[in-house]
Amino acid sequence: MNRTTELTAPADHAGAGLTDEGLWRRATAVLDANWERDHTVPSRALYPHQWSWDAAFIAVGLAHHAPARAWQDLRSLFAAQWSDGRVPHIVFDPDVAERDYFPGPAFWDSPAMPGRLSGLTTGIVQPPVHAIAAWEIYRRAPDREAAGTQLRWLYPRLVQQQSYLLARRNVGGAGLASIVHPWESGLDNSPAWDQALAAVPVDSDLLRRHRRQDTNVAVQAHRPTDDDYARYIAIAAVYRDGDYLDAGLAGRHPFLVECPAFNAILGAAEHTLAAMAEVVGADPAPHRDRAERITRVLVDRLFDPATGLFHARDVRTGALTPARCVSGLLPLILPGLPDAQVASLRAAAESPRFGVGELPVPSYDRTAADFDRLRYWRGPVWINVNWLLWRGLRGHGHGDAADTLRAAMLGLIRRSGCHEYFDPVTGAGIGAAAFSWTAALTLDLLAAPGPALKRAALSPSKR
Ligand code: 2M8
Repeated sequence: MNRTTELTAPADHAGAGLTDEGLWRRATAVLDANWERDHTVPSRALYPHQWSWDAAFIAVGLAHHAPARAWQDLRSLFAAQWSDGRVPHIVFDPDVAERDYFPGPAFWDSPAMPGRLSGLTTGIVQPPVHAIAAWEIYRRAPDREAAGTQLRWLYPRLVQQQSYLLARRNVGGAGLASIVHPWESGLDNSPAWDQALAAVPVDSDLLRRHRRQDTNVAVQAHRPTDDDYARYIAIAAVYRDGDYLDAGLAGRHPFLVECPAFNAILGAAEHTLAAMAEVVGADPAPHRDRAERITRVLVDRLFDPATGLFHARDVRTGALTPARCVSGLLPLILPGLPDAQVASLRAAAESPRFGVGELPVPSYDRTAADFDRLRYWRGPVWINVNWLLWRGLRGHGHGDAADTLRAAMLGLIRRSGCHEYFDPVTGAGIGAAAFSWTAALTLDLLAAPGPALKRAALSPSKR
Protein backbone atom coordinates (compact mmCIF):
# COMPACT_ATOMS: atom_id res chain seq x y z
CA MET A 1 0.00 0.00 0.00
CA ASN A 2 1.39 3.43 -0.83
CA ARG A 3 0.93 6.87 0.73
CA THR A 4 -2.02 7.91 -1.40
CA THR A 5 -4.04 4.71 -1.29
CA GLU A 6 -3.84 4.16 2.47
CA LEU A 7 -6.34 6.79 3.47
CA THR A 8 -8.95 5.49 1.02
CA ALA A 9 -8.34 1.72 1.18
CA PRO A 10 -11.75 0.03 0.98
CA ALA A 11 -10.49 -3.03 2.85
CA ASP A 12 -10.29 -0.92 5.98
CA HIS A 13 -13.97 -0.06 6.08
CA ALA A 14 -17.14 -2.16 6.26
CA GLY A 15 -15.68 -4.78 8.60
CA ALA A 16 -18.94 -5.50 10.42
CA GLY A 17 -19.65 -9.20 10.43
CA LEU A 18 -16.00 -10.16 10.04
CA THR A 19 -15.17 -13.47 11.66
CA ASP A 20 -12.22 -13.70 14.03
CA GLU A 21 -10.32 -15.39 11.26
CA GLY A 22 -11.17 -12.59 8.82
CA LEU A 23 -10.11 -9.99 11.34
CA TRP A 24 -6.87 -11.87 11.91
CA ARG A 25 -6.17 -11.86 8.17
CA ARG A 26 -6.95 -8.18 7.87
CA ALA A 27 -4.63 -7.29 10.75
CA THR A 28 -1.73 -9.40 9.45
CA ALA A 29 -2.21 -7.84 5.99
CA VAL A 30 -1.73 -4.38 7.51
CA LEU A 31 1.44 -5.48 9.29
CA ASP A 32 2.80 -7.14 6.16
CA ALA A 33 2.08 -4.06 4.04
CA ASN A 34 3.79 -1.78 6.58
CA TRP A 35 6.95 -3.88 6.87
CA GLU A 36 9.95 -2.04 5.44
CA ARG A 37 13.29 -3.89 5.16
CA ASP A 38 14.07 -4.21 8.89
CA HIS A 39 11.25 -2.40 10.67
CA THR A 40 7.53 -1.64 10.52
CA VAL A 41 6.28 1.86 9.75
CA PRO A 42 3.25 2.99 11.79
CA SER A 43 1.50 4.10 8.60
CA ARG A 44 2.74 4.54 5.04
CA ALA A 45 0.64 7.66 4.60
CA LEU A 46 1.45 9.61 7.76
CA TYR A 47 4.49 8.11 9.49
CA PRO A 48 6.98 6.66 7.00
CA HIS A 49 9.83 6.04 9.52
CA GLN A 50 10.25 3.85 12.62
CA TRP A 51 8.72 5.13 15.88
CA SER A 52 9.90 3.96 19.28
CA TRP A 53 6.79 3.00 21.24
CA ASP A 54 5.02 1.95 18.05
CA ALA A 55 7.83 -0.59 17.50
CA ALA A 56 7.10 -2.08 20.93
CA PHE A 57 3.33 -2.42 20.40
CA ILE A 58 3.94 -3.75 16.91
CA ALA A 59 6.38 -6.37 18.24
CA VAL A 60 3.67 -7.61 20.64
CA GLY A 61 1.49 -8.39 17.62
CA LEU A 62 4.27 -9.68 15.42
CA ALA A 63 5.11 -12.17 18.18
CA HIS A 64 1.93 -14.01 17.11
CA HIS A 65 2.41 -13.68 13.37
CA ALA A 66 6.09 -13.33 12.48
CA PRO A 67 8.32 -13.63 15.59
CA ALA A 68 11.55 -13.13 13.65
CA ARG A 69 10.23 -9.78 12.47
CA ALA A 70 9.22 -8.90 16.03
CA TRP A 71 12.82 -9.31 17.25
CA GLN A 72 14.17 -7.56 14.16
CA ASP A 73 11.94 -4.54 14.71
CA LEU A 74 13.19 -4.09 18.28
CA ARG A 75 16.79 -4.71 17.26
CA SER A 76 16.61 -2.08 14.51
CA LEU A 77 15.36 0.43 17.04
CA PHE A 78 17.97 -0.40 19.68
CA ALA A 79 20.74 -0.31 17.08
CA ALA A 80 20.05 3.44 17.04
CA GLN A 81 20.26 3.82 20.83
CA TRP A 82 22.52 6.68 21.91
CA SER A 83 25.58 6.11 24.05
CA ASP A 84 23.86 7.76 27.04
CA GLY A 85 21.15 5.07 26.85
CA ARG A 86 18.35 7.11 25.29
CA VAL A 87 16.30 5.30 22.67
CA PRO A 88 15.27 7.86 20.07
CA HIS A 89 11.59 8.45 19.40
CA ILE A 90 12.09 8.19 15.63
CA VAL A 91 14.70 6.31 13.62
CA PHE A 92 14.61 7.89 10.18
CA ASP A 93 14.69 5.83 7.02
CA PRO A 94 17.43 7.40 4.87
CA ASP A 95 15.49 6.40 1.73
CA VAL A 96 12.47 8.52 2.64
CA ALA A 97 12.53 12.09 1.33
CA GLU A 98 12.84 14.92 3.86
CA ARG A 99 9.55 16.39 2.57
CA ASP A 100 7.60 13.22 3.44
CA TYR A 101 7.62 13.85 7.20
CA PHE A 102 8.13 16.95 9.29
CA PRO A 103 10.17 17.41 11.39
CA GLY A 104 12.63 15.15 9.59
CA PRO A 105 16.33 14.44 10.08
CA ALA A 106 17.46 17.87 8.85
CA PHE A 107 15.52 19.57 11.65
CA TRP A 108 16.76 17.26 14.40
CA ASP A 109 20.34 17.45 13.15
CA SER A 110 21.30 14.39 15.20
CA PRO A 111 24.41 13.41 13.18
CA ALA A 112 26.13 16.35 14.81
CA MET A 113 25.39 15.01 18.29
CA PRO A 114 28.26 13.43 20.18
CA GLY A 115 26.20 10.68 21.86
CA ARG A 116 24.59 9.32 18.72
CA LEU A 117 25.88 5.91 17.71
CA SER A 118 24.31 5.19 14.35
CA GLY A 119 21.40 6.10 12.13
CA LEU A 120 19.52 9.33 11.65
CA THR A 121 17.34 9.88 14.68
CA THR A 122 15.50 12.41 16.78
CA GLY A 123 17.02 13.26 20.18
CA ILE A 124 13.87 12.83 22.25
CA VAL A 125 12.35 9.60 23.60
CA GLN A 126 8.98 7.87 24.00
CA PRO A 127 7.51 5.68 26.77
CA PRO A 128 9.70 2.61 27.39
CA VAL A 129 7.23 -0.14 26.48
CA HIS A 130 10.03 -2.22 24.96
CA ALA A 131 10.86 -4.46 27.93
CA ILE A 132 7.20 -5.49 28.10
CA ALA A 133 7.24 -6.17 24.35
CA ALA A 134 10.46 -8.19 24.46
CA TRP A 135 9.09 -10.31 27.27
CA GLU A 136 5.87 -10.94 25.32
CA ILE A 137 7.83 -12.18 22.29
CA TYR A 138 10.03 -14.32 24.50
CA ARG A 139 7.23 -15.99 26.43
CA ARG A 140 5.39 -16.91 23.22
CA ALA A 141 8.49 -18.11 21.38
CA PRO A 142 8.29 -21.64 20.02
CA ASP A 143 12.10 -21.88 20.36
CA ARG A 144 12.98 -20.58 23.84
CA GLU A 145 16.71 -21.04 23.32
CA ALA A 146 16.85 -18.84 20.24
CA ALA A 147 14.56 -16.34 21.97
CA GLY A 148 16.92 -16.37 24.97
CA THR A 149 19.75 -15.26 22.68
CA GLN A 150 17.64 -12.31 21.55
CA LEU A 151 16.85 -11.44 25.17
CA ARG A 152 20.53 -11.51 26.10
CA TRP A 153 21.21 -8.99 23.32
CA LEU A 154 18.37 -6.71 24.38
CA TYR A 155 18.60 -6.91 28.17
CA PRO A 156 21.66 -4.66 28.70
CA ARG A 157 20.25 -2.15 26.22
CA LEU A 158 16.91 -2.08 28.04
CA VAL A 159 18.77 -1.55 31.31
CA GLN A 160 20.64 1.39 29.79
CA GLN A 161 17.38 2.84 28.50
CA GLN A 162 15.91 2.70 32.01
CA SER A 163 19.06 4.15 33.60
CA TYR A 164 18.97 7.11 31.23
CA LEU A 165 15.36 7.86 32.12
CA LEU A 166 15.74 7.28 35.85
CA ALA A 167 18.96 9.26 36.25
CA ARG A 168 19.25 11.97 33.61
CA ARG A 169 15.53 12.62 33.39
CA ASN A 170 15.00 12.80 37.15
CA VAL A 171 14.61 16.55 36.75
CA GLY A 172 12.03 16.92 39.52
CA GLY A 173 14.40 15.14 41.93
CA ALA A 174 11.80 12.73 43.36
CA GLY A 175 12.74 9.68 41.27
CA LEU A 176 10.28 10.04 38.37
CA ALA A 177 11.28 10.76 34.77
CA SER A 178 10.32 14.09 33.24
CA ILE A 179 9.39 14.44 29.62
CA VAL A 180 10.93 17.40 27.83
CA HIS A 181 8.45 17.52 24.94
CA PRO A 182 4.76 16.54 24.49
CA TRP A 183 5.88 14.13 21.75
CA GLU A 184 7.80 12.16 24.39
CA SER A 185 4.52 11.14 26.02
CA GLY A 186 3.18 9.69 22.77
CA LEU A 187 -0.09 11.47 23.69
CA ASP A 188 0.95 14.53 21.73
CA ASN A 189 -1.84 17.09 22.13
CA SER A 190 -3.38 15.64 25.29
CA PRO A 191 -5.12 18.27 27.48
CA ALA A 192 -2.68 17.08 30.17
CA TRP A 193 -0.10 19.47 28.69
CA ASP A 194 -2.32 22.51 28.18
CA GLN A 195 -1.23 24.36 31.29
CA ALA A 196 2.47 23.69 30.84
CA LEU A 197 2.26 24.63 27.15
CA ALA A 198 0.42 27.88 27.87
CA ALA A 199 3.72 29.23 29.21
CA VAL A 200 5.45 28.61 25.86
CA PRO A 201 4.91 31.58 23.52
CA VAL A 202 3.53 30.84 20.03
CA ASP A 203 5.95 32.05 17.36
CA SER A 204 3.84 31.83 14.17
CA ASP A 205 6.88 32.68 12.11
CA LEU A 206 8.20 29.18 12.90
CA LEU A 207 5.40 27.66 10.81
CA ARG A 208 6.30 29.89 7.89
CA ARG A 209 9.88 28.66 8.05
CA HIS A 210 8.96 25.03 8.73
CA ARG A 211 6.01 23.59 6.77
CA ARG A 212 3.83 20.95 8.42
CA GLN A 213 3.41 17.83 6.28
CA ASP A 214 0.80 15.96 8.35
CA THR A 215 -2.08 18.17 7.18
CA ASN A 216 -1.30 17.31 3.54
CA VAL A 217 -2.34 13.71 4.19
CA ALA A 218 -4.73 13.97 7.17
CA VAL A 219 -7.74 16.15 7.98
CA GLN A 220 -6.65 19.32 9.77
CA ALA A 221 -9.46 19.11 12.36
CA HIS A 222 -8.25 15.64 13.38
CA ARG A 223 -4.68 16.77 14.04
CA PRO A 224 -3.00 19.11 16.56
CA THR A 225 -3.54 22.82 15.83
CA ASP A 226 -1.00 25.18 14.25
CA ASP A 227 -0.45 26.79 17.66
CA ASP A 228 0.38 23.33 19.06
CA TYR A 229 2.84 22.75 16.22
CA ALA A 230 4.51 26.13 16.65
CA ARG A 231 5.10 25.23 20.30
CA TYR A 232 6.28 21.70 19.46
CA ILE A 233 8.87 23.09 17.08
CA ALA A 234 10.01 25.77 19.52
CA ILE A 235 10.48 23.28 22.38
CA ALA A 236 12.28 20.74 20.19
CA ALA A 237 14.59 23.48 18.87
CA VAL A 238 15.54 24.56 22.40
CA TYR A 239 16.47 20.98 23.32
CA ARG A 240 18.36 20.46 20.05
CA ASP A 241 20.24 23.74 20.41
CA GLY A 242 21.33 22.63 23.88
CA ASP A 243 22.88 19.55 22.20
CA TYR A 244 20.16 17.36 23.74
CA LEU A 245 21.94 17.63 27.08
CA ASP A 246 19.89 16.99 30.20
CA ALA A 247 22.11 18.57 32.86
CA GLY A 248 20.56 21.75 34.22
CA LEU A 249 17.25 21.31 32.35
CA ALA A 250 15.34 22.49 35.43
CA GLY A 251 16.55 26.03 35.07
CA ARG A 252 16.33 26.47 31.34
CA HIS A 253 13.95 24.12 29.53
CA PRO A 254 10.46 25.47 28.60
CA PHE A 255 8.54 22.18 29.05
CA LEU A 256 9.17 19.71 31.87
CA VAL A 257 6.38 17.40 32.97
CA GLU A 258 6.02 14.19 34.97
CA CYS A 259 3.47 12.10 33.07
CA PRO A 260 1.69 9.33 35.00
CA ALA A 261 1.48 7.01 31.98
CA PHE A 262 5.15 7.42 31.04
CA ASN A 263 6.24 6.74 34.62
CA ALA A 264 3.84 3.82 35.06
CA ILE A 265 5.34 2.23 31.95
CA LEU A 266 8.81 2.94 33.36
CA GLY A 267 7.88 1.11 36.57
CA ALA A 268 6.20 -1.77 34.76
CA ALA A 269 9.34 -2.11 32.63
CA GLU A 270 11.45 -2.57 35.80
CA HIS A 271 9.05 -5.25 36.95
CA THR A 272 9.41 -7.03 33.59
CA LEU A 273 13.19 -6.65 33.65
CA ALA A 274 13.23 -8.52 36.97
CA ALA A 275 11.69 -11.54 35.20
CA MET A 276 14.07 -11.12 32.28
CA ALA A 277 17.08 -10.90 34.59
CA GLU A 278 16.30 -14.40 35.86
CA VAL A 279 16.47 -15.73 32.29
CA VAL A 280 19.69 -13.97 31.31
CA GLY A 281 21.49 -14.70 34.57
CA ALA A 282 21.41 -11.18 36.03
CA ASP A 283 20.27 -10.01 39.46
CA PRO A 284 16.51 -9.31 39.54
CA ALA A 285 16.56 -7.59 42.95
CA PRO A 286 17.52 -4.05 41.81
CA HIS A 287 14.73 -4.13 39.23
CA ARG A 288 12.18 -5.14 41.85
CA ASP A 289 13.40 -2.36 44.15
CA ARG A 290 13.11 0.21 41.40
CA ALA A 291 9.63 -0.98 40.38
CA GLU A 292 8.53 -0.70 43.98
CA ARG A 293 10.07 2.78 44.41
CA ILE A 294 8.60 4.18 41.20
CA THR A 295 5.15 2.89 42.20
CA ARG A 296 5.43 4.50 45.64
CA VAL A 297 6.59 7.87 44.31
CA LEU A 298 3.97 7.85 41.57
CA VAL A 299 1.21 7.41 44.15
CA ASP A 300 2.69 10.04 46.50
CA ARG A 301 3.32 12.59 43.82
CA LEU A 302 0.77 12.17 41.03
CA PHE A 303 -2.36 10.61 42.57
CA ASP A 304 -5.11 13.05 43.51
CA PRO A 305 -7.57 11.56 46.02
CA ALA A 306 -10.04 14.30 45.12
CA THR A 307 -10.43 13.04 41.54
CA GLY A 308 -9.44 9.41 42.13
CA LEU A 309 -7.03 9.67 39.20
CA PHE A 310 -3.37 10.27 38.49
CA HIS A 311 -2.49 13.65 36.97
CA ALA A 312 0.53 15.09 35.19
CA ARG A 313 2.76 17.41 37.23
CA ASP A 314 4.33 20.51 35.72
CA VAL A 315 7.85 20.38 37.14
CA ARG A 316 8.43 24.09 36.45
CA THR A 317 5.54 25.22 38.65
CA GLY A 318 4.99 22.14 40.81
CA ALA A 319 1.27 22.13 39.91
CA LEU A 320 -0.78 19.05 39.06
CA THR A 321 -2.80 19.56 35.88
CA PRO A 322 -6.55 19.42 36.55
CA ALA A 323 -7.25 17.61 33.24
CA ARG A 324 -8.60 14.06 33.57
CA CYS A 325 -6.91 12.11 30.80
CA VAL A 326 -6.48 8.46 29.90
CA SER A 327 -2.86 8.76 31.08
CA GLY A 328 -4.27 9.08 34.59
CA LEU A 329 -5.73 5.57 34.38
CA LEU A 330 -2.59 3.82 33.14
CA PRO A 331 -0.80 3.35 36.50
CA LEU A 332 -3.12 0.30 36.65
CA ILE A 333 -0.39 -1.52 34.71
CA LEU A 334 1.84 -1.39 37.80
CA PRO A 335 1.65 -4.80 39.48
CA GLY A 336 2.39 -3.28 42.90
CA LEU A 337 -0.23 -0.50 42.74
CA PRO A 338 -2.00 -0.41 46.14
CA ASP A 339 -5.59 -1.73 46.27
CA ALA A 340 -7.03 1.70 47.03
CA GLN A 341 -5.67 3.16 43.78
CA VAL A 342 -6.64 0.05 41.79
CA ALA A 343 -10.24 0.35 43.00
CA SER A 344 -10.25 4.06 42.31
CA LEU A 345 -8.94 3.68 38.75
CA ARG A 346 -11.39 0.92 37.92
CA ALA A 347 -14.23 3.10 39.16
CA ALA A 348 -12.96 6.01 37.04
CA ALA A 349 -12.63 3.78 33.97
CA GLU A 350 -16.26 2.70 34.38
CA SER A 351 -17.60 6.16 35.25
CA PRO A 352 -19.41 8.36 32.70
CA ARG A 353 -16.16 10.29 32.22
CA PHE A 354 -14.43 7.33 30.53
CA GLY A 355 -17.18 4.71 30.44
CA VAL A 356 -15.83 1.34 29.29
CA GLY A 357 -18.85 -0.30 27.71
CA GLU A 358 -19.91 -0.50 24.09
CA LEU A 359 -16.78 1.47 23.19
CA PRO A 360 -13.31 1.44 24.78
CA VAL A 361 -12.16 4.40 26.89
CA PRO A 362 -11.60 7.75 25.14
CA SER A 363 -8.33 9.64 25.53
CA TYR A 364 -10.00 12.40 27.55
CA ASP A 365 -12.90 12.89 29.96
CA ARG A 366 -16.12 12.69 27.90
CA THR A 367 -17.83 15.16 30.22
CA ALA A 368 -15.16 17.88 29.96
CA ALA A 369 -16.24 21.11 28.27
CA ASP A 370 -13.32 20.91 25.83
CA PHE A 371 -13.71 17.19 25.00
CA ASP A 372 -13.10 17.00 21.25
CA ARG A 373 -14.20 13.74 19.65
CA LEU A 374 -12.06 14.19 16.54
CA ARG A 375 -8.87 15.96 17.52
CA TYR A 376 -6.24 13.30 18.06
CA TRP A 377 -5.44 12.76 21.76
CA ARG A 378 -8.15 15.17 23.01
CA GLY A 379 -11.04 12.70 22.92
CA PRO A 380 -10.72 9.92 20.33
CA VAL A 381 -10.30 6.26 21.29
CA TRP A 382 -6.79 4.83 20.84
CA ILE A 383 -6.13 1.09 20.97
CA ASN A 384 -2.64 1.14 22.49
CA VAL A 385 -3.68 2.86 25.72
CA ASN A 386 -6.77 0.67 25.95
CA TRP A 387 -4.58 -2.40 25.52
CA LEU A 388 -2.40 -1.22 28.44
CA LEU A 389 -5.50 -0.64 30.53
CA TRP A 390 -6.77 -4.12 29.63
CA ARG A 391 -3.48 -5.63 30.80
CA GLY A 392 -3.70 -3.65 34.01
CA LEU A 393 -7.24 -4.79 34.75
CA ARG A 394 -6.31 -8.41 34.08
CA GLY A 395 -3.14 -8.14 36.14
CA HIS A 396 -5.10 -6.92 39.15
CA GLY A 397 -7.67 -9.70 38.87
CA HIS A 398 -10.47 -7.59 37.34
CA GLY A 399 -11.14 -10.15 34.63
CA ASP A 400 -14.76 -9.10 34.14
CA ALA A 401 -13.88 -5.48 33.37
CA ALA A 402 -10.93 -6.64 31.24
CA ASP A 403 -13.22 -8.89 29.17
CA THR A 404 -15.68 -6.04 28.63
CA LEU A 405 -12.86 -3.81 27.46
CA ARG A 406 -11.43 -6.45 25.14
CA ALA A 407 -14.83 -7.09 23.56
CA ALA A 408 -15.26 -3.32 23.08
CA MET A 409 -11.86 -3.00 21.36
CA LEU A 410 -12.40 -5.97 19.07
CA GLY A 411 -15.96 -4.91 18.25
CA LEU A 412 -14.74 -1.45 17.29
CA ILE A 413 -11.91 -2.71 15.08
CA ARG A 414 -14.16 -5.33 13.48
CA ARG A 415 -16.61 -2.57 12.56
CA SER A 416 -14.26 0.23 11.59
CA GLY A 417 -10.96 -1.37 10.61
CA CYS A 418 -7.37 -0.99 11.83
CA HIS A 419 -7.56 2.79 12.07
CA GLU A 420 -5.17 5.01 13.95
CA TYR A 421 -7.93 6.32 16.24
CA PHE A 422 -11.72 6.31 16.48
CA ASP A 423 -14.59 8.71 17.10
CA PRO A 424 -15.60 7.98 20.73
CA VAL A 425 -19.26 8.69 19.95
CA THR A 426 -19.90 6.88 16.64
CA GLY A 427 -16.91 4.53 16.55
CA ALA A 428 -15.95 5.75 13.06
CA GLY A 429 -12.27 5.32 12.16
CA ILE A 430 -10.11 8.48 12.00
CA GLY A 431 -6.53 9.21 10.92
CA ALA A 432 -4.45 6.61 9.08
CA ALA A 433 -6.56 3.69 7.84
CA ALA A 434 -3.95 0.92 7.96
CA PHE A 435 -2.28 1.64 11.29
CA SER A 436 0.26 -0.83 12.57
CA TRP A 437 -0.24 -0.82 16.34
CA THR A 438 -4.01 -1.19 15.99
CA ALA A 439 -3.40 -4.21 13.75
CA ALA A 440 -0.71 -5.67 16.01
CA LEU A 441 -2.69 -5.35 19.22
CA THR A 442 -5.74 -6.83 17.48
CA LEU A 443 -3.71 -10.03 17.08
CA ASP A 444 -2.80 -10.02 20.76
CA LEU A 445 -6.42 -9.44 21.77
CA LEU A 446 -7.68 -12.19 19.46
CA ALA A 447 -5.09 -14.63 20.79
CA ALA A 448 -5.80 -13.90 24.46
CA PRO A 449 -7.83 -16.35 26.50
CA GLY A 450 -11.32 -14.97 26.97
CA PRO A 451 -14.95 -15.89 26.82
CA ALA A 452 -16.23 -14.33 23.63
CA LEU A 453 -13.94 -15.59 20.89
CA LYS A 454 -13.93 -18.70 18.78
CA ARG A 455 -10.51 -20.12 19.65
CA ALA A 456 -10.57 -22.73 16.87
CA ALA A 457 -10.56 -20.00 14.24
CA LEU A 458 -7.14 -18.91 15.45
CA SER A 459 -5.28 -22.19 15.58
CA PRO A 460 -1.83 -21.76 14.00
CA SER A 461 -2.75 -23.87 10.94
CA LYS A 462 -5.57 -21.47 10.09
CA ARG A 463 -3.50 -18.37 10.55
C1 2M8 B 1 2.02 10.54 16.75
O1 2M8 B 1 3.12 11.41 16.97
C2 2M8 B 1 3.93 11.91 15.88
C3 2M8 B 1 5.11 12.64 16.51
O2 2M8 B 1 5.89 11.72 17.22
C4 2M8 B 1 3.19 12.84 14.95
O3 2M8 B 1 2.07 13.28 15.27
O4 2M8 B 1 3.73 13.13 13.87
C5 2M8 B 1 1.56 10.03 18.14
O5 2M8 B 1 0.29 9.43 18.06
C6 2M8 B 1 2.59 9.07 18.72
O6 2M8 B 1 2.11 8.47 19.89
C7 2M8 B 1 2.97 7.98 17.72
O7 2M8 B 1 4.05 7.24 18.23
C8 2M8 B 1 3.34 8.55 16.35
C9 2M8 B 1 3.52 7.47 15.29
O8 2M8 B 1 2.43 6.59 15.28
O9 2M8 B 1 2.34 9.47 15.89
